[in-house]
Amino acid sequence: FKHPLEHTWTLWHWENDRNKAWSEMLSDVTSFNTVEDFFSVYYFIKPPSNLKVFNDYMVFKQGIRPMWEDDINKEGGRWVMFLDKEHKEFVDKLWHDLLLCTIGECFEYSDQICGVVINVRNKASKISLWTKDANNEEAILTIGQKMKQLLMLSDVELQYQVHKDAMLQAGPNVNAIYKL
Ligand code: M7G
Repeated sequence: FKHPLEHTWTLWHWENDRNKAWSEMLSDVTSFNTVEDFFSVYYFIKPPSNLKVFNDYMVFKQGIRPMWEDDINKEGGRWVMFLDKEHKEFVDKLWHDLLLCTIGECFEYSDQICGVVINVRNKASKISLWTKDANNEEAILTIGQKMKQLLMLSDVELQYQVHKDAMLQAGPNVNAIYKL
């Protein structure tokens, strides 16, 4: 008997390829809905520290594509942290902890949670938690404060960015509507 999760989650992988459009670089790897199946996926794939740059993992509730354009994401945004000077082991640990908190339903307003992303980049890798409604201030702040507390991020800033702003402002300097 396996231990069921509240939701079924899908792991996606993104890898940069100059000849393709962004969404064509995304692939749906596998889905899981038990603790045991989550760990067999988690231990099978490389940790973020072993990924090449310009690779991403995304873990989203089944049925939500990990992109701004998805119906469930289009009014939403993300809590994001920029991990430029952090040790690789610390980034792996944050990714692990955020995944467990998310699939383990540690957050209030869990219906607002869409998924989690790690973007492995040259300078700052990014870890983010995507939420559904960028106008739901109470849910966003409650989730962000819990994320800070659970991941022990007293020295790491969290920024909430609205996907619609990211769509308009290509580039790294998307305005943050909240910071914690
Ligand atoms: P990124 O990979 O989130 O961050 O976005 P990076 O700047 O650290 O690499 C890089 C670019 O990928 C964006 O400017 C978009 O061109 C494209 N991109 C990223 N996301 C998350 C999306 C998305 O959800 N939809 C579309 N259409 N393009 C995206």
